[in-house]
Amino acid sequence: MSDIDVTDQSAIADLEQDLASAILGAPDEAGLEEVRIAALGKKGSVSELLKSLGAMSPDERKVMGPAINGLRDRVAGLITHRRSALKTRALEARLATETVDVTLPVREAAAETGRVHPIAQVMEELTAIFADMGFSVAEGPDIEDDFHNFTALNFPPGHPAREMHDTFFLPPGADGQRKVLRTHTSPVQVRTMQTKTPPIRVICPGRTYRCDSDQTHTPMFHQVEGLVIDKGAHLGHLKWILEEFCKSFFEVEGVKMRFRPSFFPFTEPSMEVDIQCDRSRPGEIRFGEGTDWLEILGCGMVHPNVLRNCGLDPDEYQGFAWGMGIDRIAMLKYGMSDLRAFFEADVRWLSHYGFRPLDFPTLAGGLSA
Ligand code: 2NL
Repeated sequence: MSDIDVTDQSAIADLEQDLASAILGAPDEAGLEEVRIAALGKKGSVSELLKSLGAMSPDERKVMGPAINGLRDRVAGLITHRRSALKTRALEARLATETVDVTLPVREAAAETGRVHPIAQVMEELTAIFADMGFSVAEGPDIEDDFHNFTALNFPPGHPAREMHDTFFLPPGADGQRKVLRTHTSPVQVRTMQTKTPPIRVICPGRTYRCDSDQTHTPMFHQVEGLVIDKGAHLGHLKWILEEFCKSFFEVEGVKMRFRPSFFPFTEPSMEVDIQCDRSRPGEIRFGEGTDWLEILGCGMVHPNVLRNCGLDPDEYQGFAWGMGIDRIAMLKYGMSDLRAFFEADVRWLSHYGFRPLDFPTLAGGLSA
């Protein structure tokens, strides 16, 4: 053995001593990892020693090889041991500080906490009732042209009835035409008459827009309109449909209805409909009983000009239509007093007035069960 060997061997022992105390002194896993990299990493002290074997004579290597490899194995062993000790200690510390509060309520699934907006609920209810009578649902664009929103519906150009609607106009397009935000859902029915052959039975629920805003009006609101076109369709059918609808929707056995003469450009004759109610109890309104009346919709026989404008022959076909405000009937049925709250997206309001998403309205299951 040469002197160099002895020196090197004691240097190895010194290094092992230093590394052992660094490993045992590492406060946590991150600190231990630093020590590991400084010893066994690519440029670590032990790795450098291993690299130096290559430059040694075979005799030297015979002695130093096992010494350095032994060092590496013992250091790696110490690190593994220390790491598992630190892991155990960290877990014990967590267990000592963290507690499980078994009195906390169970966290509900999204389908349990989410709520269906009353307008969406009422749309589902309406659809279920009219679907049961053989109606399908038609939809159309919110941005309409003048023809579908006004002209086809027998509002002549410059007619004052156009002003009644407080229309939102879009800037003129390349053709100079100003599109509008539809002021009612009637353009959907116009499109249906243009594309379908009678008999037609559709309802058109959806968003509508008028430049109007106060306690009972919002610039965006919802309507549902219904349309029946058939050779023998008459007001008797309309009255039956509306009566069945009111009984189902307000969930009462019977309800008196009052048809008053009115005017709409698109129907002739035109009527407004009131339903029987009782308002003698403060803050409460009951349908199907009492001696008060409440207006809920407008209706009439489709005007022959409208049929013609939509490509139907008024001598062959006739029909009736009605329209009502969804927001309003939702408020009446579910007792909300402020329309504006509908569109404020306040989750506290929604969690109070909203509906559970999996409780689907059906006629058999009870609409609002
Ligand atoms: C109301 C009155 C109504 C209609 C809407 C209609 C549609 C076509 C042809 C004829 Cl395509 N009529 N719809 C008819 C009468 C009244 O709505 O007060 N709505 C809130």
